[in-house]
Amino acid sequence: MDLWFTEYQTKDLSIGCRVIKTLYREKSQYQDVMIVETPQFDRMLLLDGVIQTTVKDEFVYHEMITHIGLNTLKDPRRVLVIGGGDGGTVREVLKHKSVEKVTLVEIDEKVIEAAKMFLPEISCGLSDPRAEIIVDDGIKHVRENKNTYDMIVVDSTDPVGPAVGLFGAEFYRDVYNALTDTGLFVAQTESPFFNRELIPRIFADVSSIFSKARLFTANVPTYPGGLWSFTMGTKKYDPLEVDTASIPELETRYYSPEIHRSCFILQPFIKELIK
Ligand code: AG3
Repeated sequence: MDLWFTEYQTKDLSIGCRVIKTLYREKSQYQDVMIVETPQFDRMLLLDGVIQTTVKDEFVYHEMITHIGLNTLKDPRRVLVIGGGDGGTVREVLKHKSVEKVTLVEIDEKVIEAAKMFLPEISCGLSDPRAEIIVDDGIKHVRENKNTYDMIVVDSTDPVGPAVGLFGAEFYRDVYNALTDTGLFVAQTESPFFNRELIPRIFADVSSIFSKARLFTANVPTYPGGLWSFTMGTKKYDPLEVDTASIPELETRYYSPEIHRSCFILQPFIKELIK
């Protein structure tokens, strides 16, 4: 008998994957945490039935949410990751030699537990001596830590439930204050096809708080529409002014110096969202 998992990506659209078996399932205080094995994408992490990351395509999202920002800065030392309990973003941050410490603030310890048990290739960075893991609310953490981080990554779930606050102007103001004076932040900001109200709202909020906002995209096959957006707010350095010839060599499969440029070239229907 075939077993299929269905995620409703919108009210009227679904993605289905054949499932070989369920490896982990726990109802945490916040959500239903699940890891399933699939033939198409290998193991995948689901939170409340929504695909967060898969062994096969995680590199796209984790490389792009990390390297664009870190390669825009000069010698970033301290990095904060909010959410991201699977560890993929931490693993990518650790590829940068200048980084002395990466702090992960994840609200749900079950996500960390599940990833450590069943997604070792994604969570491997969590046991690095430069990684600090805090189980807490990221909103509270940025409010309580001022002028501390060179880069903040908001590696959140969709804007529902506990993640709603991570998409608001008040939070972006606290992020601004938690950054050092040349700092920047990058957040995952959903689908340019399906979130056509959210993206302009975020872009306007970030532009009003930071000296510059930038939007870039990447192709993530398991996310709604396959094309995903990221928003950066920066106090000083512009990712478009980086001399791509001097980007240090990194072991990556999606990000590259060329992609550092091209990901900011927006299709007219996306450009329209932020004009
Ligand atoms: N964060 C989830 C991005 C949003 C996915 N949304 C969706 N599939 N509807 C990814 C966490 C990976 N560290």
